[in-house]
Amino acid sequence: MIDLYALTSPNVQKIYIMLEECGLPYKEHFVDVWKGEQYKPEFAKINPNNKIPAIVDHDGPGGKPYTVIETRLGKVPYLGGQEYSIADMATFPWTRNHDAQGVKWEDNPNLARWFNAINERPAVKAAIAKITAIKSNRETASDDDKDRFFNRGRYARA
Ligand SMILES: N[C@@H](CCC(=O)N[C@@H](CS)C(=O)NCC(=O)O)C(=O)O
Repeated sequence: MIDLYALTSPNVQKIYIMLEECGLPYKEHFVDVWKGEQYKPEFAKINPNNKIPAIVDHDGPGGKPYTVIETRLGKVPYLGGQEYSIADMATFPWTRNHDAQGVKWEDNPNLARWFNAINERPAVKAAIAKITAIKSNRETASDDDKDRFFNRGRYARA
């Protein structure tokens, strides 16, 4: 069973539509972002980014959540199927810091194969080289800068 953390916005609607299209059973949990419920500690455990939509699939392989990509890439070379597509481009950047997410290549051989294939693409190499050359203050951001970025502290909107 999937737990869906939701309310009514377009970002949430796309997940409702996906779940209905797939015919998957799911249980709704309403997180009232207008009342700040996304900042409650119990929801932060589900999505540390404090945003909806979020889903938890308790029926992942072996009873463990989260191996969706590894399983998919065990069946097809790319996320969309046989061809490289926008789905791979959209997902690849989030897998570049897999270590920080506790995702080990030795436990995810299909993901590792896919990552290396995309990482070696000339266009991806060119894009990453350009991005790496951009001077960003991300690494030196102060706590106040981070509060502004995340709308926290004195920047939290009433
Ligand atoms: N990229 C995310 C964005 C999610 C998002 O921005 N969610 C909004 C509601 S539409 C939210 O939870 N906002 C609460 C907040 O930022 O505090 C997605 O598409 O799901």
